Amino acid sequence: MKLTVLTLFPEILSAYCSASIMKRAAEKGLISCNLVNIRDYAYDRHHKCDDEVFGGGAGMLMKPEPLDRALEAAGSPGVRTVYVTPSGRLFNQAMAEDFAREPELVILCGRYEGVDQRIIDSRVTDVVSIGDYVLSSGEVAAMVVIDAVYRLIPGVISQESLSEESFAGGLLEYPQYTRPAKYGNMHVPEVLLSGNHAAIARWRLRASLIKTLAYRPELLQTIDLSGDVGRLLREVIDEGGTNEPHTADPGRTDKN
Ligand code: 6GU
Repeated sequence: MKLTVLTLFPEILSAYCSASIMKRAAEKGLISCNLVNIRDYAYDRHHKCDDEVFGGGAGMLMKPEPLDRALEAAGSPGVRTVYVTPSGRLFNQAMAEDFAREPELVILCGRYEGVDQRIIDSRVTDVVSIGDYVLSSGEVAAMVVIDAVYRLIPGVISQESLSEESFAGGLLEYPQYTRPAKYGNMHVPEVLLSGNHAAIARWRLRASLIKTLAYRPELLQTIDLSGDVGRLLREVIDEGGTNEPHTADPGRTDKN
């Protein structure tokens, strides 16, 4: 994937784009991360990128001309172009999967009060918010979107890690344990040490349901509950569910 990020502060993103998994993905040729400074496309003497809002109101808006030129140079129109802003559509895993299928992606980071609407209307394909809170910088939100997307590109991380994680089957991930099997007075759930793969799978599904029911019950409305999953869910609900899944964990301590 050819990723282009338009920002007034490329330095916020440059360390992220040249470290760790992103670095390896770039070395493998799976992704290129091009940081574009919008200010380079402001042709007046002071490289002015912002201006006051028509109609009045606090704060400044990003001017259309530099953005228009920067987006044009990045391949717009014709390239999937994501604008990150708190007033966008809520970003989720399905959108990340959709973006990950693109050969090229442009991400526009807003600053100040945002960007002139005509840029959104003419050049942006997706207006995306990462959650119901306000960040001071679109760059942080852009990093969240980039991270969620590029790890889904085939070859960046193992297929197995992707299929097991939260949201993969519409549920939150089950609790996990490593050695030692007994830590203080806390024991790893017995079934996980049993080597019985069917029993382990069933325990994990059940634990995922308990956790999803407690933390994100709305997710349960989007999954198929006709088969085994539904039956197990009804069992969990009949047992009273819990809003503190760790206290309902089928693990045990020396006290129980
Ligand atoms: Cl995409 N940008 C900013 N600045 N704040 C946000 C956001 C984006 N999503 C949620 N809050």
